[in-house]
Amino acid sequence: MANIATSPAPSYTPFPPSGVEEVVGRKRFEAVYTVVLDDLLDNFRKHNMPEKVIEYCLHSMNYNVPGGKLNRGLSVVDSVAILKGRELTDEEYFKAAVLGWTVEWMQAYFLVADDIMDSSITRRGQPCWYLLEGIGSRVINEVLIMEGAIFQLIRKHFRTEPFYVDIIDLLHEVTYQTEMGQLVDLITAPENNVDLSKFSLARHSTIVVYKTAIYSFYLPVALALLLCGFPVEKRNESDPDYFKIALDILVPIGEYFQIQDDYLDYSGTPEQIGKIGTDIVDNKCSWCINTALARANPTQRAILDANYGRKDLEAEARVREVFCEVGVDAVYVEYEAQSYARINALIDAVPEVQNPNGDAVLRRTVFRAFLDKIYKRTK
Ligand code: DMA
Ligand code: MG
Ligand code: MG
Ligand code: MG
Repeated sequence: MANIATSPAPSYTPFPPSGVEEVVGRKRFEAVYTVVLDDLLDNFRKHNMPEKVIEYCLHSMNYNVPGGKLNRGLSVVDSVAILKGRELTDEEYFKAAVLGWTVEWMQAYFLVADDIMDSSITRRGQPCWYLLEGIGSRVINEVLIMEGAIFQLIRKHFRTEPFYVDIIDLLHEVTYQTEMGQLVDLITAPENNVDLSKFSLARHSTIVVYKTAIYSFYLPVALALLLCGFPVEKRNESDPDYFKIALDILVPIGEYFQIQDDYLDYSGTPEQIGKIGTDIVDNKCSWCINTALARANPTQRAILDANYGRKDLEAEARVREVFCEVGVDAVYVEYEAQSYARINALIDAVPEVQNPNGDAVLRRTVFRAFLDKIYKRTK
């Protein structure tokens, strides 16, 4: 039988509402970045790499890894604290933060590659890395190096842990699933063959679950579970499947997050979202176009057919006008309110289960924290 948690609610609140504590939390997490960056550079030194190469590596990592919202990385730390139900020791914090940074490294290299494939211009308020002078096709190796860095860090800090192989396996699985998602995203949006009849909300769901939800939401919690001694394999038939419980609730949260991303791509200003939206000109199967297609009259549909996915500012403006006319904004407001209520109800139904050692509980707060962090986000 599943262990139903009976321990009292934790007094520790890993998600302070706003203000000073949040800044302190971020600073503490960022301090671990300098440590893991040093680990990586030391590794280059150990192999007697030329100083210029090391400097370049430092520059590339600093440009691409630490400048985001850090939600994914911080979620690992916050989740570990919630699972344990108490404040973390320095050593526990450090280990959780290293795992958090591996998710940020993954995010960094996926974004560097994504920006090339999406012909994006800016990212996190600065020019996309691939557009900088002198980078060119060298970016391919840099993406691979950033991926490799993840496994160097895991090796350095977790090699002797019993769950070392589980971490590696998880990272490989999630990476592959994300790459599948990117593949479906790109194949659904061919550059020179716009065919809106191929789009559907079902296709959209496949894309967003695979390209975003799994690595952004499931991965941080799955890493936290491993760190807290939740076993991947069942020891008894009646044991709960901890990882499946987490996946089943984090996927809908991740879907909601990517729909926000799609909506912000159309509605957000570059100052606000740190990037210039490219979904319309890129012919992306986004939530906005699917929503518009479901509501367009024949005239509006003809405008969408003629203008979506064209590398032309006027065509893009005509598409935006139709989005506006069919009420994409109002539908989004309604979608957001409904999703929040629906996901909250799903969270209420998640069973709270204890790990076999009895020193950590998969609490609903883990999921609630994610949802509250992204609800009504504007960047
Ligand atoms: C990005 O999806 C997915 C990955 C795996 C990086 P996207 O192209 O919608 O992201 P963005 O809007 O940030 O470019
Ligand atoms: Mg993109
Ligand atoms: Mg993309
Ligand atoms: Mg996007």
